[in-house]
Amino acid sequence: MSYTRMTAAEAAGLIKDGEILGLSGFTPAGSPKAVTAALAVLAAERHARGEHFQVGIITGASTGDSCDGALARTDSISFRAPYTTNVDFRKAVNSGKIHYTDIHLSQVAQRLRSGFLGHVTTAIIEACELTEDGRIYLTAAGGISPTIARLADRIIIELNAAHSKRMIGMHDLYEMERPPHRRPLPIVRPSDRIGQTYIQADPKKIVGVVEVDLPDEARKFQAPDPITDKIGQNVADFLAADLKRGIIPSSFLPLQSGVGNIANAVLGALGRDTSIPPFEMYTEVIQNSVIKLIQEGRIRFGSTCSLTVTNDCLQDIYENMDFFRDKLVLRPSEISNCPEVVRRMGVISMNTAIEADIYGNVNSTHICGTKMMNGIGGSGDFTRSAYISIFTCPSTAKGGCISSIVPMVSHQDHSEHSVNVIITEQGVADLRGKSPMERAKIIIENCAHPDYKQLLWDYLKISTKGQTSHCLSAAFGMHQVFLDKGDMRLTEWGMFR
Ligand code: 0RQ
Repeated sequence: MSYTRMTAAEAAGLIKDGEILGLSGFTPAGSPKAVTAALAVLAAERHARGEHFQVGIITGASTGDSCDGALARTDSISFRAPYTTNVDFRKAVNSGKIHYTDIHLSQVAQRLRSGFLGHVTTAIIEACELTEDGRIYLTAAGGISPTIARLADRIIIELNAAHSKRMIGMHDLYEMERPPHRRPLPIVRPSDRIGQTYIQADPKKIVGVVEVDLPDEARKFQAPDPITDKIGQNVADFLAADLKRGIIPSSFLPLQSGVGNIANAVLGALGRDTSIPPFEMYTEVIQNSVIKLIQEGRIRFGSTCSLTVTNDCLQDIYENMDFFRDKLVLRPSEISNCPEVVRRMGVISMNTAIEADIYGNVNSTHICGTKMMNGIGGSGDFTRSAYISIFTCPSTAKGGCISSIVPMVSHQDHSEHSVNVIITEQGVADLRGKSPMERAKIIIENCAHPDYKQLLWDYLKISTKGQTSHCLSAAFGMHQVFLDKGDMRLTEWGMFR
């Protein structure tokens, strides 16, 4: 069958007010760019005419500015799940304009299949190749594409020439069965393949093909600095010690790593540390540092949901695909992040915290308990099922005015029951097998910044003794002082008692 070729504006014109859109991609990698940008223009025109126009959006993870940014700026998103990194989108969420549902990324496809998130009417999928019989070959991410292609009433394809057709074959696409009696996923090592290299869609559902040549809207990483380098070295030293003690098998275990500047720097440091043998990754996002380590032979294989790399790095991969072909696989997010597989393989998870408390609870999402940052992403998928779960963060934020170690987290994403290790540039708190009060001592002593240690010890002194000692009236005192005076160091516990 031959598909209708159309412009992005024509494709956007097919979308009606109130629709739920399902988008390909996971982070800006593999996300559609042209149709969502055209939709924002169209929405602004409709709003100017006094018409209502908003859509719901469900994706694999975050998107690029031409989706979350453009649509948020034109007030065109009614609700959205599950993850974002866009500043304008974040502002709209925190001012109450967008209903944002922050979901574990592994669960998005299942929740769609189960009908928890409504019915996806239009799927917009970026592809590097499309065949007449409905085979869709994805670009730099797996995301939720197999599920939205099947569930949606109609599909719009963005055929993007900026992605090489050499991507064909890199995906392993498999959609989970519905419960009950779902069969186990037969993945026992990161390189195991269980699915197809393409999505088989019903060609009759493909209502339009938009040809584009648009690179992924990848964010640039900040270069590692002495603090992120020290955090990375602390992670490497910790893992090397566990390897030496035999806690980690001599062949090592697959690693998962979150996104962002810190995660990128941590992996760089791990790669440099030759006391750790070449390792594999079972992760959701592969950033630039991993590609470099694959080239250097330090990483043997990477299973991921997306290649969230800068465009020069992606072009480098395309040009050297013969080298990378047997060293990478791209999966849908429900498989890349699958807790069943993570537990089976003994994945070591490494994610970044916004703040951790003295008992080991972690906040990954909310600034001062109220403002959404990005979302939980896949951090929960991996942390809860990991062989060893690690959280890293600098000991302070905003020039030292905020301590990342606080008496009680202002929002909780990961609990003391799931968090094994906290690492800052100050040191390592190994919480395994420790009671809450033992944990408090280790976290304050090893991870807190010297400017905040005494303040945290003093908090324990004013706390009511218990399995987990707290002074409830003062538990958020440091946060309140930051909100009132702009610097947590000005906290005086007396004012809260
Ligand atoms: O603010 O942007 O204004 O400078 O948070 O922090 O230090 O640049 O670190 O890029 O690694 O992001 C937790 C947000 C860290 C990220 C988070 C401010 C800080 C800075 C960014 P500025 P850095 P990173 C994989 C797994 C949750 C989801 C997850 C994240 C900005 O890693 O979203 O792990 N993780 N998913 O100043 C106030 C604090 C702060 C703070 C940091 N305590 N209070 N501001 N910041 N700590 C991803 C996927 O699943 C796709």
